[in-house]
Amino acid sequence: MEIQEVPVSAGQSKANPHAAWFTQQRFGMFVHFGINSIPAGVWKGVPMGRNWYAEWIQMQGNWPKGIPAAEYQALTKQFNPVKFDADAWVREAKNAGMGSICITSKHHDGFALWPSKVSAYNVMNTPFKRDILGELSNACAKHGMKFACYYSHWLDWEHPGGGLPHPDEFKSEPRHPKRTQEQFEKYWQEKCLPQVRELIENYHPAFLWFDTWAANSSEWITEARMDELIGLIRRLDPTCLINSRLGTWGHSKGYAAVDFISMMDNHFPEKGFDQPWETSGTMNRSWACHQLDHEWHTAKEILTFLIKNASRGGNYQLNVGPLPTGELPVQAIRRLREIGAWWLVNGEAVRGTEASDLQAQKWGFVTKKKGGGMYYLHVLEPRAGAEIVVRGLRGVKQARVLETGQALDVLAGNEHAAITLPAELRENNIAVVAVEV
Ligand code: H79
Repeated sequence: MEIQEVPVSAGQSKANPHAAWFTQQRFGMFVHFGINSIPAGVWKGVPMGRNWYAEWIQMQGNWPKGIPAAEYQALTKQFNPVKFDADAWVREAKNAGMGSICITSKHHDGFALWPSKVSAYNVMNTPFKRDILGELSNACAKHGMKFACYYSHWLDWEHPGGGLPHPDEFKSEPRHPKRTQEQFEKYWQEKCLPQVRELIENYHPAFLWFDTWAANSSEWITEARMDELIGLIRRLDPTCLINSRLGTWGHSKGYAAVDFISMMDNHFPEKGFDQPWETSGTMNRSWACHQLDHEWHTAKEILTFLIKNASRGGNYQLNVGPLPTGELPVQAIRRLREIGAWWLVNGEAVRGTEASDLQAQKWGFVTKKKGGGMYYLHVLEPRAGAEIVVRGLRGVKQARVLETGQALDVLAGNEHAAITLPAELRENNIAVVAVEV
């Protein structure tokens, strides 16, 4: 299931000019929410099998058989997240330093979070009857936050032609029949394309986050279908960005067919790319709310992922899985606020940076202000009075602790600079030193 890294061929434009905001912002929020948030990883008292991806419960609940479609789809009768407050989500994201929110408009189960005219399997046919995408996109506009949509274009477990997981992998009973190309084409024409059109026309998402991962997806997401989908999006809104999990390993142009590269889930690469790129990752192990998943990353671990990607010129899209009530879980809120506290004094060392030639060091990561002139040293385990050797750093004019402005002693070598942290430094998080060159 490894993503093949597709080279950008010479002569093809590497960056869509409309992606400037995307590389600038560096940090965004991903939201996995839907009727799968209700069972939250447990079906009839039994935890789902195979892995922790709670949004997969239709296939992984009642493991290994899966849940009969009609029984799963009856969850719509219970969908009533009355504490959903779009403004509250946006405020938490903004406070954490994020510049965008991307929500699962339709995940693999096929259920749409907006009043879709294309399919009745949507939020208006639940007790809730509110346009979640409409409320969230309005709240984003109000707070200057970009709004974006995840859309599962390959897998769809509601439409009779939509993509299904590989039958050997998900031992459902009865076994999933293999789709024919005719069936999939019907799904493509009558659900996928018209729903993407609705999303763009109704909510003007700043980007669309499509989702395939090698496996057998290119049998269904062919180059012709990708071009049809890309063409539709470009015609409707040329500013709408498209991610590589559209299926670019099956496209002759590779990554150049789209606007930004998405890594595999929770993959933070050792090297950057010469096209905008991002990692989407989870706070615990599941994307959608999972009532038994208590393995949460600390805020400091999350910040380390963010800084690592920023040092290589990449973005980070951090996921939250709201509760069935519509509220963010307190574990997620706490981490977002801890990240926000760090961001308050150190945000400039992430937002508006570009790939740094210095990147990884023994003690942490280096980010670089866009256009140069300033490096930011992110010291992961700062100790008062410690000497930090920065390989490759030359021409230092001055160095100071970003939070306090304390000036630091710099000893210049030929191929490095040694900077001494202040004796008064008390820091239990990542310390940032700003170095002017
Ligand atoms: O929406 C989320 C997932 O439901 C969907 N994409 C993200 C954004 C997705 N479902 N399956 N996959 C992606 C394929 C990923 C499989 C793997 Fe793993 C991730 C293989 C290794 C890491 C999950 C965790 C399976 C084994 C461990």
